[in-house]
Amino acid sequence: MTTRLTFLVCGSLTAALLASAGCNPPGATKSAKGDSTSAAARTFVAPGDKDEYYLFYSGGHSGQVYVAGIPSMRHISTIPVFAPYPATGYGFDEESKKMLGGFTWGDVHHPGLSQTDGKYDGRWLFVNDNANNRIARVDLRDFKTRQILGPIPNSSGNHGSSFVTENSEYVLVATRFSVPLPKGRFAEIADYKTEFNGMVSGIKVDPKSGEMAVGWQILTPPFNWDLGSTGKGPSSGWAFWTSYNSEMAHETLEANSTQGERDYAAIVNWRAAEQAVKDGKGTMMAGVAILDPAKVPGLMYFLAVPKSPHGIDTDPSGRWIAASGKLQPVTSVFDFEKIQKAIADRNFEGEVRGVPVLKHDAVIEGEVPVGLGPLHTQYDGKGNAYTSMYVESAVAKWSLPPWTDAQKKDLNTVILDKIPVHFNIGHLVIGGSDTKAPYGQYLVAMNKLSKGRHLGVGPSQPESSQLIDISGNKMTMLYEAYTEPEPHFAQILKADAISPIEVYPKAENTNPHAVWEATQAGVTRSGNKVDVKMVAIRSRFVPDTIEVKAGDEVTIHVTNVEQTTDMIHGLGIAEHDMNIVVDPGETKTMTFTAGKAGVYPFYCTNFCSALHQEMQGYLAVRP
Ligand code: RUQ
Ligand code: CUA
Repeated sequence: MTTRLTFLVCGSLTAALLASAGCNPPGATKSAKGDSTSAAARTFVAPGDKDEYYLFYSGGHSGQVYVAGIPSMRHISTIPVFAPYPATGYGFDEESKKMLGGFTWGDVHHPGLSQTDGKYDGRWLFVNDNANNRIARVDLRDFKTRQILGPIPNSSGNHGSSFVTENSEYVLVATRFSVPLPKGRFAEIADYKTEFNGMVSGIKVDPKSGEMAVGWQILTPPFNWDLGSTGKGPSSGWAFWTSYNSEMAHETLEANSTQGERDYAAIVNWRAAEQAVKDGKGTMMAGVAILDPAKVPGLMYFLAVPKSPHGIDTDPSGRWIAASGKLQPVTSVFDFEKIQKAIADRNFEGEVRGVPVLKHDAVIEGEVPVGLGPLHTQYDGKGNAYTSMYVESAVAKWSLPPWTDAQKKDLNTVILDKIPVHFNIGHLVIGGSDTKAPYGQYLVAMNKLSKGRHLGVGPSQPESSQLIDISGNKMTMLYEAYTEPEPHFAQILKADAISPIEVYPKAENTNPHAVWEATQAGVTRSGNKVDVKMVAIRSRFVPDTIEVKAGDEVTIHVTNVEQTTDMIHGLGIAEHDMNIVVDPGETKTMTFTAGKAGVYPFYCTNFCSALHQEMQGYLAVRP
């Protein structure tokens, strides 16, 4: 009923997708005051108490990852990843500057937590940069970005990641955009179909250190790979991506890439890829072993999925794979057991560039009529799936197969509940949905629009994230929080799964430039290079006057000798565009060229004590 009504209100589905900002579902209420007392009680975390879960959510084109608590939805931390962030001095000290590699922005989409045996192990969070083809690792010991890999060779538009395999062997990534390869080669855009390629890459993760390196790559036709997920259980060793633009159009994609009734999903045997490279079946391109799926049978299969699919999500058992065609109101459920059988029986309906296309009818379990504009599906581990619907602004809860014959006859009957969200949901997240053991208590709906639900802030509006209780039969809306653009996807982690450190232990500081006593601090010069070893302690810098000459290359190593949690010192230098922030027990280095002659104040940028204001000094630059 809701589906039909919305359909009528919105005109056509495509029109609705395009103009969906103006199309809210009937029954979308402005507030939920009726239930507000019990909802408030369920999200209330008393001052001094702690949340039960972490929510790590993408900061989109801010290049950052935000951390909030669930159920309070309070923002706790911002982890800068792909962009400089003066608040923590990220991108100003030498180490993080080097990691950023000269880029000043990135586009974070899909955080992925590390796993051991198909469960979150609380070690790392991987995030992708869609814009500059990078992938980063955040260490959950200290919530700091520790590695940025990329730009990934032979790969453009790192959107289809970060999908972590069951034992964090790999973070799997696929390209949204196709380009002539290797990167840097010119080809006419008109020759898109023949000269451009996409790529699926296996980013190998060192099991001890988490250090990432490109393991192998699989060359693909120039489809636009979209979302993906990794297998487990029966689908262990496999990974799945949807695509749009199987038409291989290169202009006016909005129309030209939506011609076909179906687009291809890729089904990739990543263990076979690993083996094929070991067996020497790869060809080197830009330093990476590239596999051609036409020449390595068993590596990759295609599967036609209706109507420009977006999300593709493997359920906790690893058997069911839900893919949503955003231009049609159903989610297709595929059975991995049938996929295996179709592969064994060579039950194909053709091939594309040497890649077999699995017979759709042989592997589909059913099409669940969830509603309009379905995007992503998450699982609660109790046999239920939850699909976000962008056009309908709602989340549908439905039951996974196996279905009874009666249910199969009318899959409307597997839809258990629907809840409106505000508005135009993209991703949704349930803690552990991509693992064998989802938490199944909360769902966060990450909505693209929030119009009219908050105080006016001018034309640029925040996004909204809504917390929904999924512990009962019916979903209950609990809370609404506002976020910076743009929380694409998120991960939820049980708070007790990690215990982040509070200071960097002095004993672990191996930085050769660290100084722990005021007597060791000082300034040395060699030629026009000036080297400063500085101690920061409440509430002074030693030394607090530094004399240099205009044009000198100045390097300052600051050690924050505190061993007390939260005792952070910053070092900002006036008119030098420099600010680093040093955590307790940490040593950081800044390098800059001394500016014009003059005397420039520097000061501690983090309020650290009653005498924080006094924590200042001078950089004297002689002519
Ligand atoms: S996408 S709203 Cu970048 Cu994850 Cu689906
Ligand atoms: Cu140190 Cu303020």
